[in-house]
Amino acid sequence: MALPNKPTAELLAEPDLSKVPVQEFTYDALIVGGGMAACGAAWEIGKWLPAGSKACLVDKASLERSGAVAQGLSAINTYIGENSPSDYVRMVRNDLMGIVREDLIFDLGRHVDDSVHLFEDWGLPIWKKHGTDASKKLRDGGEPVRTGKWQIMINGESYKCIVAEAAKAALTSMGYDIHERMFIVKLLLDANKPNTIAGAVGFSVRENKIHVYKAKAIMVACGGAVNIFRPRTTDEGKGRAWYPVWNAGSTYTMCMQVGAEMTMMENRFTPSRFKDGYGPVGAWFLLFKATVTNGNGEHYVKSDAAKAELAKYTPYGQAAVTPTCLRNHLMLFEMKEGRGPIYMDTAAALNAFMDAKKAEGMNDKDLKKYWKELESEAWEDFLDMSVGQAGLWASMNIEPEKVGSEIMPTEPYMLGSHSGCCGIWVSGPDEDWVPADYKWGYNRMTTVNGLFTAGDGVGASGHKFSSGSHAEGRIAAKAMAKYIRDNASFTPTLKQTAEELKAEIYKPVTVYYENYQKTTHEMVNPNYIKPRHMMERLMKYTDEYGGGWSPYYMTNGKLLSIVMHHLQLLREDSEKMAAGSLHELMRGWENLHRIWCVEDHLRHIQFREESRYPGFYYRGDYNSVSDVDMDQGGWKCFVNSQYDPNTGEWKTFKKKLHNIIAV
Ligand code: SFD
Ligand code: AMP
Repeated sequence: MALPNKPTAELLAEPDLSKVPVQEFTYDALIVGGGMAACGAAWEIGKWLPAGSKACLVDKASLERSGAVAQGLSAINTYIGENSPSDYVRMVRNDLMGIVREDLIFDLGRHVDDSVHLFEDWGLPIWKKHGTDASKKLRDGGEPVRTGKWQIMINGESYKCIVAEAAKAALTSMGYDIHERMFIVKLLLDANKPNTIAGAVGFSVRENKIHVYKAKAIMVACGGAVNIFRPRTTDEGKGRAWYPVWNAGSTYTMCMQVGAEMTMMENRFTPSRFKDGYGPVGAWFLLFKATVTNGNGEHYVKSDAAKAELAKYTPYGQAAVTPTCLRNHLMLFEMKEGRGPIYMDTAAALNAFMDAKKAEGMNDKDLKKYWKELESEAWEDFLDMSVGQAGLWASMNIEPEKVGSEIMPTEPYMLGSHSGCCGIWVSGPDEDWVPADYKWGYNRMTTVNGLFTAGDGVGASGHKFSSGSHAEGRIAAKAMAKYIRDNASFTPTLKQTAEELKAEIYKPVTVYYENYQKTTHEMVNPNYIKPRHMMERLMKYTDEYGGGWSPYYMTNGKLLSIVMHHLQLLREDSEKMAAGSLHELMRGWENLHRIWCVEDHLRHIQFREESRYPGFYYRGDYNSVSDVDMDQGGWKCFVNSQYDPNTGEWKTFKKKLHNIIAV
């Protein structure tokens, strides 16, 4: 019998693993992941690879609805338009508390708009300014509805479908392959050439089969890491998270396991969201100009106490736009002072728009029409990208024009494309203005030869969002093609045989079937650990010791040493990981990816003796930000880490920061 996709009654017969086929593939370029960055790479790669090349995109899900944009989005958060790439660098640098790769951000800023123009060509509806020609495209001078300086509004429920369709068409038109529902478990180094990527291995989450890939170059863009900290949701609500639950840190783990240098892994994103539904706040703040109040109805951000808090984080606290982490910090400050909960004052915001129209003398009939437009915009913001929040509002009888809604910092996430910047240390563009230690030939290549990344994978360069991730995928694909051309004679050779790899990947299945009959309930067994239990252990440790939401994101050196010990034990126990179905097999490997990346996250927090992102996390024993250069012993520098796949040892170290764009 084959291994079932989901646990079933027929499952109680041992599957015959010798019947699980292993298929081997050889490509020039392999794209791992199918999200925004991977779709960008798919769109671009065929233009640059030599004729006759072979390429493949592998996604654990179905391209049409995979990754962070699966549910759709209501805004594109990076569109440079009338702004300059240098200003974009300034904004990102300030929001991420000074420590960023300015070369990567500038490079992204000068390319991102082209991706947005393509989205519009492919059919994505982009809101145009009232009173302007709505049919005029952005590339022809059409004027978008700006929410903030960088963001534009879209009708984006089908955003991912549109982008995926173009990516698929580009790949198939070149005769390249697309493998969906194939979970990549690990990358493989070359048997002969040191520090050089040679392949990857994964299993189908729908059928019993293993794929072993050989490739000259690989781009890994599997998104960020979700469910690494205990979520605020409980029980069946746990299926809901802010970032996509199916992104389990595979990008970071798989690249670090083959020795890629990581950067700023201490950074995390703790988003403030509408409570329980995780609805986005950006459009409310920027488009509707809403303000937040504490439980007493006070606009606390303008208070003297808030100003004093921000003064602790000079110069970032004094910027025209307060950095995202410091906005959280002020919110947490109010809550800890006993003045919670925090409300988004939706009623005041919507009524201010109505009052303004009344003051302009708008008649009752037009006012009614205007109100309908406002109301639908408010709901559409949720319906386009966070439909659960709309459901929550409806079920709670929330009328946003009458009552405010609670907002709350959520559990932490790891990502490099949104308002966070953890990730992999990559080469910048090979241009004369880029410092020598920021570039090693191929743009967006990691420190492993032939291994590229983009989107959430690239560290120290946040605020790319959906459009920037797509553009970065394109940048990486072009560089990857150059690498392939330059290394045309390289023949990737794997260290392990296909059968050895299969045995390793299906080991949790073997463990399960050897033991499940030894107890009366298959969930409780001294001989193995189920994925669900692994995840709960992980979340308990990271939350309580690693600065999750329950201790208000606070940790310290002692707590970190405890969680590191627990994670080591959990990693040891993962050898006994058990899977009774394909779904569980995926869950098991996802958990292992989570453990590795969150362990590196905590290792970085342990190393950096300051609290660089107050509001995202705090170290109680070093609760301040030091803007002193590393040459003077300070922390105005990157923290990087590297795992040695030969010795199994880690090193964590400071890395020099260069300011390229003037203040
Ligand atoms: O409201 C494997 N994002 C927003 N971007 C915007 O431009 N505007 C917004 O409005 C945004 N907001 C937002 C956003 C995301 C989410 C979830 C919400 C709200 C609720 C951010 C962007 O979506 C994000 O920056 C990009 O999508 C990042 O792109 P990328 O390519 O780095 O990641 P991905 O799209 O999630 O894709 C990951 C892919 O990897 C696959 N995968 N495949 C094989 N093997 C494995 N082991 C794999 N593990 C994962 C996935 O299936 C997927 O295809 S708002 O908050 O501001
Ligand atoms: P969010 O919905 O929080 O993900 O935000 C969407 C976009 O709006 C991102 O580009 C954020 O940086 C930006 N943003 C959100 N809230 C604010 C705010 N209060 N001030 C300035 N920018 C914001």
